[in-house]
Amino acid sequence: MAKKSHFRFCFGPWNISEGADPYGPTTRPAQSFDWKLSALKKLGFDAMMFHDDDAVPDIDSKSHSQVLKEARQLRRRLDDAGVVAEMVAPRLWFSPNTIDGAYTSNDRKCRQYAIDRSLQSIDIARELGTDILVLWLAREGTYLRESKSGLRSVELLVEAFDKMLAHDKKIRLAIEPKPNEPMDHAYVPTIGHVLAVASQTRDPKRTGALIESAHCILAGLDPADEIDFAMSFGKLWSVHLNDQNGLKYDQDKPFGSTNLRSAFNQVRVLMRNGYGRNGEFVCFDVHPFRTTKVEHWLAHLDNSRRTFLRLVEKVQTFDEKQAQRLIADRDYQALDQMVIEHLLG
Ligand code: XUL
Ligand code: MN
Repeated sequence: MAKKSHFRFCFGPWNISEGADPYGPTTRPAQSFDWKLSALKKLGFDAMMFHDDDAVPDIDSKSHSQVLKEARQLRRRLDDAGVVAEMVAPRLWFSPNTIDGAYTSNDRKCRQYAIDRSLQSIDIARELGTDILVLWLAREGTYLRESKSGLRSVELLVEAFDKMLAHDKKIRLAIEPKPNEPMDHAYVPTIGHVLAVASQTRDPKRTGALIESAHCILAGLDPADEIDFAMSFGKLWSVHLNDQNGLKYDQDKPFGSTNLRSAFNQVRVLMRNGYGRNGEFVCFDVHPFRTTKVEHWLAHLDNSRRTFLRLVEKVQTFDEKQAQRLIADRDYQALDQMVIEHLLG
């Protein structure tokens, strides 16, 4: 019998998506925010993550005071539902101002837009009661390398992070690295890059990381190793667990869908390092397959959580003593088979 797990779970409104891809339109009608919030509760999740314009729709057409008023209204709806806001993330990849990047745009006015929008996101986070600002650096990179200077781009990123850290003494920046898509090459592709940039900011203690499984796989790296690396610096403040079938477009498959053993190892390192003990949430950045019918619309979220909890049991029942004996004997062939049979069993 599995011991009760301490983990708390989270997803974002965009994870109940409508099925559009670059080659075709939506396959499911859009659902209201209230429907998504009640779905989250029904599935037994505890928190929701927000882009700034998930929290306040049409954000660019509204005044700062109107944005904050709507954020406060959202906070009341979340409080009534007993749901926590896990993070806020400025969506810096949709606007005409972020076509050539946000903080690293070649246009000074566009860089200022990105910073203003990020500072406003911090104000929204404060209203929603979270101290985490997630920064997925979507367009901070290039389609062709000759168009920007990598060194200057790092300076611009550090300057932007410094302004955010100065804006609010409590906010923590959780940078979500990804090596490509939409860009050919991104400037902060891995956790190592995140921590290196964090060390240059005015407050490295408040600059850390969010790891997404699929993004690690796209970088050719093992998500469990990336988790271990970030946690060895005390820098893992959120995770986006999902799965990815090799070096393709970003797939955001259900957790464990492609590689169950990798998912087991991710859960194992999270447990071994005490993830969640300081209030961190397990977030799933997963999408339904385009083929999904409306009546099965939430299954990818429910299934990701089920798989995670089954793997918690698998970690708890893994024979660590036997594993240690095999390691001492350098019998990695037997260790390999032991893991396989444990997962099959
Ligand atoms: C993009 C991605 C985003 C971030 C939040 O690949 O993962 O959804 O998680 O902005
Ligand atoms: Mn993500």
